[in-house]
Amino acid sequence: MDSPSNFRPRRDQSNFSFESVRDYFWDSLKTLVSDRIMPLLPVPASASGQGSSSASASAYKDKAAPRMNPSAAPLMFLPYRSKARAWQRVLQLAPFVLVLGFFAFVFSHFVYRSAPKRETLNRASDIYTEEAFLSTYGLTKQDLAGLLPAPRQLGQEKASLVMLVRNSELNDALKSIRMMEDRFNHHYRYPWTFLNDEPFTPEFINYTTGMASGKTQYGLIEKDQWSIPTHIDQEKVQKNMEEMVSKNVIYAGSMSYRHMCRYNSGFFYRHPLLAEYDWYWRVEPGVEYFCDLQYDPFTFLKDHNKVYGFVMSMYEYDVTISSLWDHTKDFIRDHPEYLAADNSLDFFVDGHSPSREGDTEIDGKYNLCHFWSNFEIADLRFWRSKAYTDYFEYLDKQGGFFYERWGDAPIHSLAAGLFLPKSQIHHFGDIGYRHPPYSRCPQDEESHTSGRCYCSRKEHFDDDGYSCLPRWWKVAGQSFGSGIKKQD
Ligand SMILES: Nc1nc2c(ncn2[C@@H]2O[C@H](COP(=O)(O)OP(=O)(O)O)[C@@H](O)[C@H]2O)c(=O)[nH]1
Ligand SMILES: [Mg+2]
Repeated sequence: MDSPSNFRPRRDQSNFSFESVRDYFWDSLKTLVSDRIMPLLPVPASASGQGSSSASASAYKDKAAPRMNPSAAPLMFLPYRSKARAWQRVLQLAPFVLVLGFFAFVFSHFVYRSAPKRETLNRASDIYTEEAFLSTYGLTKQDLAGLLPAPRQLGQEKASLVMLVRNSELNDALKSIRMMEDRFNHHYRYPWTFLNDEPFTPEFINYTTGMASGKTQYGLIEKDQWSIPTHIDQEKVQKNMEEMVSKNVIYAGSMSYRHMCRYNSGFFYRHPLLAEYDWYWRVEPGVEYFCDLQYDPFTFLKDHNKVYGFVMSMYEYDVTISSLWDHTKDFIRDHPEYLAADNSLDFFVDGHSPSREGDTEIDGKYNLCHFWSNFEIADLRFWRSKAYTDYFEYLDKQGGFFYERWGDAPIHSLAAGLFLPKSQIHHFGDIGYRHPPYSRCPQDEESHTSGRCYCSRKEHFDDDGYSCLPRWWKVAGQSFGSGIKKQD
């Protein structure tokens, strides 16, 4: 019988149990440690050459550091008896280390590549920091507007998007801004200039600033630019208004509409907030831009020596401008120097020719055609020129903004059409646009598809009976994106 001291567990197939397996592994582990691992450990000097297992055991209990063979000193961290043995083991392990290292590298590479980019993380943390800051201190973005750096403009021109708007039109304004940003301005971050005859509310400022990609600025209109001048006979104004109302003329009874038309005709471009700009794009609340604009129209106009850009053209209500043409003729008689050769007189007067060098008068009957000014991309310097300043002052003295209901659209159109050669006026046929109740859509395949337009090419005001664009095409030629109706 085995004595307890030399007892060894045996693998007994017939008597297989948990205890037997456990004892088997425990015994194997002890054998491995004593036979295989212990001999690899450095041999303490006290034990070298004297080699008794009890001496060796007591040396391990000794707290003093083991003294090594001096030749093995550089490898003392390795549990090998000699340098050669250690190097042998290093060479054996090297391939495994290399293979493992390779996989670790590949793994970390893919993990790194799928990680968010540093700028994204920075931006996310900026947004978080800004929002957390604002909510902690109960501030709005506008409170910080003066403190935070203004968004960096990416477009190359001295240009601003301009909106004359009331606080009550906030939702329609946001709709226009959102669309303008999506379709164009997020690439360029041109600034937005908002103008109002009343102070903008914090709510208006906060929402519009939040929607704009560029910097925003808010201007209050001077009182004398939005009130009836002293030379105007108010009784006559009242009488004429009532007469126009009785004829159901649109906006006939609205004094604020008259102020708006006068302001857009003669003052917006003089607002101090616009002083630093050369170009503007007029945007109205509640309009739609149907297509991506894949170039900068300010740069386009500048590079092609253009001054005024439009999309739609139509007839004006006769009764609202009944004396405008006669006053314009008188003005030209006084200032023939402003009449441009090769102008657009043939667009305004059917059968007429453009003015020629040396002409001193204009004649004929005005056909009421004008560029629809709720969309304008133009050069502010033209409105600031001596020619236009004199024209506006002359018209303002006649009082037609109040006695009649002169709109800024025919006034801008007549000035651009008479003081500029036709080649400096551009029709943006590749821009899809809606200002209720009319819309137009680029007709050519390229503008429509590459611009990702959502308008139907059948809804096309351009050749509507009320549109003046066919006349423009006749005298100026068709622009890219214009054309007759096509089926979708
Ligand atoms: N601040 C301000 N803006 C106005 C006023 N009336 C009109 N507007 C703006 O002037 C532009 C033209 O007015 P709108 O009502 O659209 O005229 P419509 O396009 O001729 O029908 C729009 O941008 C309006 O927001 C007003 O009384 N105050
Ligand atoms: Mg409008």
